[in-house]
Amino acid sequence: MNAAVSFIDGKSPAGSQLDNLNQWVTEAAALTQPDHIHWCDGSDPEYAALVQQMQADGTLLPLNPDTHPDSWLHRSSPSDVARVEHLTFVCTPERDAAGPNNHWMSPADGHAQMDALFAGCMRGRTLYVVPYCMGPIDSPLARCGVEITDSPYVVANMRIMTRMGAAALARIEREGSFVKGLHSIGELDPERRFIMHFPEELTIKSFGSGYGGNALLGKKCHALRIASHQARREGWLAEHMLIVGIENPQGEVHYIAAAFPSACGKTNLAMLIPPQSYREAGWKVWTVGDDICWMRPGADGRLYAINPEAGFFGVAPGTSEKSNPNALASIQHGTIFTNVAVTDDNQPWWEGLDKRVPAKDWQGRDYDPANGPAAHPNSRFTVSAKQCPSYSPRAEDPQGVPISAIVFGGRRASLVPLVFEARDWTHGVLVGASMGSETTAAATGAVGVMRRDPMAMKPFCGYNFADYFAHWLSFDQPGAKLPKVFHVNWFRKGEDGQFLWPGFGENLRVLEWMIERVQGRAEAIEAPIGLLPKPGHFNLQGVGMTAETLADLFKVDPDAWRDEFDEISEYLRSYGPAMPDELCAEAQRTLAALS
Ligand code: GTP
Ligand code: SPV
Ligand code: MN
Repeated sequence: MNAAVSFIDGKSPAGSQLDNLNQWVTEAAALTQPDHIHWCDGSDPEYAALVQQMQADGTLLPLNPDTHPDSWLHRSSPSDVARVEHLTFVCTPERDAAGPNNHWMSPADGHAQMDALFAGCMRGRTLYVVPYCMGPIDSPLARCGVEITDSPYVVANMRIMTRMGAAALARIEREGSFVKGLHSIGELDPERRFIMHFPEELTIKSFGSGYGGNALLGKKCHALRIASHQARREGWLAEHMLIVGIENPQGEVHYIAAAFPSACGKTNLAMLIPPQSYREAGWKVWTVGDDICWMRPGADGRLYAINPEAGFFGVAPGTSEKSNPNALASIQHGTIFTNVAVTDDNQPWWEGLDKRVPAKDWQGRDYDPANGPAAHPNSRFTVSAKQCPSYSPRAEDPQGVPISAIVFGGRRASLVPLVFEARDWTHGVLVGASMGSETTAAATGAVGVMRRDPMAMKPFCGYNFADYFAHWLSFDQPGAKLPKVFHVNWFRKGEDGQFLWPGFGENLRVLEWMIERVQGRAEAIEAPIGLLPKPGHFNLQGVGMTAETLADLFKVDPDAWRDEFDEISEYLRSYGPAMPDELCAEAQRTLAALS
């Protein structure tokens, strides 16, 4: 059967606005040679049929239907459990456009390499056409894409993570433009695995992995790497940020966008439950998004943000009734779990959940502590955002929410205090640009190694960081009402190796200080690296922290910071003349203040 000449199952949609899409699907089918083509409509029966098929072939294992209805476990290939940054490329005509922050290949070489992998790869398989919309379907800030994939697991995840199906296709038909993503799991061979981006062509090609960020192309590939390009061109920002609304006892809601690197606390902060005293006083927290934020200046000069996603692809380990009750409540039904362990009564389990002992580990082996953690450290849940008890009613607002504060943060065992505020926008951009963080299990490679991860975008910025920082600086325009910028570190440790700050719900205290700074109510003291909370202006009531621990938590060591800023200056200079002078000058200002 020749899939190139006819749509075998499911008819191709009519309408001349879709010629472009139909032609691309025809070409992809000619290249990959699937047995069947299925156009996804995103309906419930379609999802049910996909799940049933995956259950029949073992791709999905049913979990305990009494405790976790409509929930499944997927065990991935053990060599396919995280993003692969060393195999991720940005293919621009000029190497400089991708910058030293990306792996680069010319578009011609990139296409040739990928097309050789795709040739005939879908024989015996079904090609799924997955139209999706990133952002509320009627939002002017939203953008559409179409993913072609041979993985029903990817289709099911895309349905949870995006607005997928008929409505997205209708918008594509109206607009005529969309991001093209071609994906195949291939043989899941790490030696034949690449994720390539062609920003000028709004195209993604991903081969050989079924894992989240490598395979759900709407997420990091489209909503960050490709979108960051579009954003630069069109005057907006595509960021690796959560969006959370904080409602104070007066009923005012301030929205905060926060960039932390992968597995550094975005989902947790986005779903925070206030400490009891705050709850009693009337504080509430509203989740808008947990991973990606698109924002642009509104008519009033403020930045307005949408969450382009419709679901959460969250880290399972560490999620518990104590750390993140909202996440736990969200994943009691209708959830796909990937690479978690199971208990003897077939409930999903991971380290940090509770004291039970699992029966099977993430690879399906009888649990043996000698084999390492029962759940993979990067095991995940996929769930609709609508299932989150704190899901904000404003999350579906097509105009987005106004942002009061932008927060940068990393995982730093030493040096960096709990919170500080940037002096102004330019300093704020420097604070973001000079972020460092210890690596985590969200990407393959060593864990716990400190690296520069500007704005948590090191793996995700689809163009040269020097140009990206210039783009950030460009928002400081007359009439702009930009958010205040802060830096946080939940992960500073004491000499005993323990975290100094309790974190999680208690982080609301830090957000409260930020909001009061925005309102001009709380005071700060000037330090060379920025503004620190003035004692008495930061609520520590009920935390039970000794004065000594508190001093360690907020300590700014000028000698150590001088070393840090020498390194930061060198890092910025390594980008060459394209690095904005303004940013280097700002780093010099801090360095001078430290001397
Ligand atoms: P990605 O989905 O990979 O982008 O990760 P994320 O930034 O959403 O990270 P997430 O919220 O899932 O947290 C990752 C890990 O950090 C989990 O093991 C959490 O338990 C831990 N964590 C989150 N917040 C805190 C905190 O305030 N303090 C401490 N000590 N750990 C935290
Ligand atoms: C991350 O690694 O930052 C994630 C998970 O949010 S993934 O979708 O794989 O990128
Ligand atoms: Mn992420």
